[in-house]
Amino acid sequence: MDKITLYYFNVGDRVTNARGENVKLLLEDAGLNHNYIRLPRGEVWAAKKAQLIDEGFLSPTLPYIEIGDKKYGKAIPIMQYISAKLGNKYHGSDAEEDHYLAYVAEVTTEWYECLRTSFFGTDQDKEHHTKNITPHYIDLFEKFYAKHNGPYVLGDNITYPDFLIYHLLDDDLALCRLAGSPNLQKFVETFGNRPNIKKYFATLPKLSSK
Ligand SMILES: N[C@@H](CCC(=O)N[C@@H](CS)C(=O)NCC(=O)O)C(=O)O
Repeated sequence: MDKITLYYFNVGDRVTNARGENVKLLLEDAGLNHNYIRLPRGEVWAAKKAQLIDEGFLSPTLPYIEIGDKKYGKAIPIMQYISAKLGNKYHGSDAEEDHYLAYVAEVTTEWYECLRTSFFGTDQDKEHHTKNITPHYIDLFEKFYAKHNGPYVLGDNITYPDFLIYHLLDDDLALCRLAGSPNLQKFVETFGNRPNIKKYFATLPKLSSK
């Protein structure tokens, strides 16, 4: 594939926070040549967004990627597109599996939206999230990973929802609080030992714990 440029904001105090990292992880794992450009919020993004709309890129949001003169938007569709360009490297092997993966990806979106609400919410929202929402999703994804005996959500092969789930476990709980979730632990360990992911993680500032 031609060189890819990924665009996203900086969110909070960690370079890996939020949606852009889902795409970044997949690009790293696939070993694809790419640049990662962080756009400032406020006027710079507003001007860029207006320009993108003028150019015919409707409903532009971050993350998006650029390949040559083409732009591709929205985190999950970007990941699906890259997988498709790589011969369905991160897809299932038939329509049944692909529906299942899209279903799992949708559940990650539901979790992400809760996390986003709490991130921008009051202390009460944050407390509700930590006490109720996070344990609910840990429990749920522990079951998803048990279903096909892991280590990945579909079994032996990594697929695009694995990147979404790994990143949620990192964004929401900094990969902590998994003591009672052996399947998630096995997944996190296996994911972190993928050669390109391991190399990438070594370049990151040390993770803060929650
Ligand atoms: N469904 C989209 C949502 C993208 C989204 O809302 N991105 C936010 C940043 S996390 C954004 O671009 N906000 C600025 C804007 O909407 O103009 C995705 O997953 O990529």
